[in-house]
Amino acid sequence: MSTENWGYDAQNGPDHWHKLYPIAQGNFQSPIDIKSKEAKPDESLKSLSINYNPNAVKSIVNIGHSFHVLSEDKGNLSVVKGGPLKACYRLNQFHFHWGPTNDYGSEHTVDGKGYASELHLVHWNSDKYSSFAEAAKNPDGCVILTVFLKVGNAHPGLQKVVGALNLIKTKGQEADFTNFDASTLLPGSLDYWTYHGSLTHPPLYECVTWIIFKEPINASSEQINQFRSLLSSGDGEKACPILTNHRPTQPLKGRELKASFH
Ligand code: 3UG
Ligand code: ZN
Repeated sequence: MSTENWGYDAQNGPDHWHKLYPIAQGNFQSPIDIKSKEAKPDESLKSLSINYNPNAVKSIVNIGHSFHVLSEDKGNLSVVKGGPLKACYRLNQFHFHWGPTNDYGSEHTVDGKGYASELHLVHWNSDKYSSFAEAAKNPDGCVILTVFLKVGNAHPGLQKVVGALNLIKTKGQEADFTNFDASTLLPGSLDYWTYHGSLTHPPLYECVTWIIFKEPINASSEQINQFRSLLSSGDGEKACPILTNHRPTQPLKGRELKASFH
């Protein structure tokens, strides 16, 4: 395995990452199993303020092990603040994690149970740092808003994303994707759990305030199936679908998990 070809296969997957990224065995790794009875309700946790501007969304890109929907890197068009946060965090991109079937593809689990898929809305501390790359090297650098997807009715907001996947079948492809309201992907209730952790794949930096919404959103099995139609192979190479891209849960190691609700 080289730094460029970590992945989710038997020969380069999560069990191998520590050899090149020793932080994989650190004290603040993600994802975790959320043991709901061990979460401490915190009365002092304020409600979240999430402001997303559809004009901030720019493009959609196949990065080989997943796809990212990219948001404008300049200005504070799309931000999250409040809740446990001491700064304003700017949206950088959002993406999903999935598995070989819709039975289990989420990264975090709740009381040992996974969901079909998991959405990560990735933000960086634009009050304190000047780029996402710089922010990610600091413990207060990033905030990831997390939404679970369960199989149910088709989701109209998600359909706009899924409908663009045919434009980015192969690794490295990028297409315009604009005028999308990312807040359509949030659940009705903003009740959340929060803890300090890491990026869930290399470089695995321990830079993330995780904010995990308790309430999942629905997505149809057809919509989630479309994630697996993306290819990790490049144009003209033998087609290799992205079947899985979720890391198993990591030890909590004494960290506290707080709930915004009781
Ligand atoms: C992420 C996540 C990232 C990463 C990662 F941007 F959003 S996740 O949301 N799944 O925790 C990155 F590793 F795991 N990075 C940030 C990709 C390479 C550049 C630095
Ligand atoms: Zn992620």
